[in-house]
Amino acid sequence: MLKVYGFARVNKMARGNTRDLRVLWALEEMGLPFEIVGIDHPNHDLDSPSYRALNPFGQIPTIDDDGVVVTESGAILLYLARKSGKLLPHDLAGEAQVLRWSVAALSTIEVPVLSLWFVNLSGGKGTKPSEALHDWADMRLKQLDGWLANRQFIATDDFTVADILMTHVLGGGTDPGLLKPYANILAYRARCNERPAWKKTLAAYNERVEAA
Ligand SMILES: N[C@@H](CCC(=O)N[C@@H](CS)C(=O)NCC(=O)O)C(=O)O
Repeated sequence: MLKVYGFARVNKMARGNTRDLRVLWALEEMGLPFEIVGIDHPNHDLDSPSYRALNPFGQIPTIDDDGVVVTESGAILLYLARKSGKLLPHDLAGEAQVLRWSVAALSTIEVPVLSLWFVNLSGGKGTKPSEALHDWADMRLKQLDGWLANRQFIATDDFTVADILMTHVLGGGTDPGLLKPYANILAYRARCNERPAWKKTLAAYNERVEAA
């Protein structure tokens, strides 16, 4: 049985934003059976030698698919898409678009947005580095908004794993103020978050995960 290592306890700020949700959402969309291995972060489960053997960075998510261990949310989603034959076109050209936009979500968009969040959280709000990061993130979001002007989904005409990654990157981890000017992004995110598989995944997570 495919094992998903996911958080068992999550603090208020991170609830709904942890990256195990990317994997759980994809599995729900694909209809693949799995079991969750609960990880207690405050109890240092991520630092145990047995977990580090699976993921040297000591992070969530990790999957173990009957001995095939995959870490990094993007790599996991692409693996699951190949395994299930879902949320990924079967032709090379279509697949390339999904790879392209998965990488864009995790590098071009997530890097500036997450860096800004981290700097502000660490007391950097109002500083020059924070302003520079804000401008960098805003530039990329404006460009993304333009790309989404006449599109339902990010990579192809259909919903793919790239949409899960992009939607989650644009979720609670992104300062809502940054997204406010971008109607196409907000509409796109709402469209993806309306999917029954996401609603079911989030409801099950909220039911299962305890407060930290
Ligand atoms: N690049 C990784 C990032 C994973 C990551 O940042 N995971 C967070 C939870 S959402 C984590 O495990 N944080 C605990 C830590 O880094 O110690 C991915 O996309 O899977």
